[in-house]
Amino acid sequence: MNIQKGKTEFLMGIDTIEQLQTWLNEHHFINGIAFIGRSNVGKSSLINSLFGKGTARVSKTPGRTRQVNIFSFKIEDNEKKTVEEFYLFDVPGYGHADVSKEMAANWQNLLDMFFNLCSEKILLLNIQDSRHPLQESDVQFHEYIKAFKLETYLIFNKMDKLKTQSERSKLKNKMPEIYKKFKWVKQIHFASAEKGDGLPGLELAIINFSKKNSDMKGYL
Ligand SMILES: Nc1nc2c(ncn2[C@@H]2O[C@H](COP(=O)(O)OP(=O)(O)OP(=O)(O)O)[C@@H](O)[C@H]2O)c(=O)[nH]1
Ligand SMILES: [Mg+2]
Repeated sequence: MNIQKGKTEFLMGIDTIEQLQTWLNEHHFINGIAFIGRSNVGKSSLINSLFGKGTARVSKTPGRTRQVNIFSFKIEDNEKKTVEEFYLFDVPGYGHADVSKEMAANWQNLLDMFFNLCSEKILLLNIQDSRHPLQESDVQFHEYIKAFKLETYLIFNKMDKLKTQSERSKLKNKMPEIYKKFKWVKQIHFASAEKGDGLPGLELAIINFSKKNSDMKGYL
């Protein structure tokens, strides 16, 4: 099975609490995947690499994704028949240093609304920067998110930027602490949206999760 590349449809970008509340109330039991992480870690780039170029907007300046962007995508079988439809969420990043207090508060409110009302069948892909493991805001985010009990995978992106052995060992040496801090996370992936490393494994993980939650369980 595959994610249908380039067939992802942009449904809407939501930037008000009221709009988000309405949308989530109308979509209680949906299957979906949410990409979330600090600003500039490459959420939109990963979405584009996995779902087809031009799906999400990639930023030059951090904090560009200011809305909860909602897409739909399909998973197809080997005969290219659609087997399942999914929602995809590109959620605004957390831990911004250089935005106004008002904007940061608005983002937090959107996040609160998102996690309080979203379907339980959403897979959370928390993207982190492989050059900066265990950032305070990432650890805090996990403290926050734990209570919602969504299935969560951790993705270390920008692996291609770890060019030297010493840069790679920095991450490797932190792994025991990472496993401990993010104990409840079900899978950890290492990827590069730019070079494609780790993406087949991530696509497979998405497909396996979707099978588990499929309404057609047992038939696939
Ligand atoms: N070298 C390298 N650069 C990357 C990778 N992924 C993303 N980038 C770059 O990092 C910058 C930010 O990427 P985005 O995908 O816009 O990041 P984002 O997390 O969506 O950012 P916000 O929407 O602002 O929260 C862009 O310049 C990307 O080209 C990667 O795997 N390797
Ligand atoms: Mg983005």
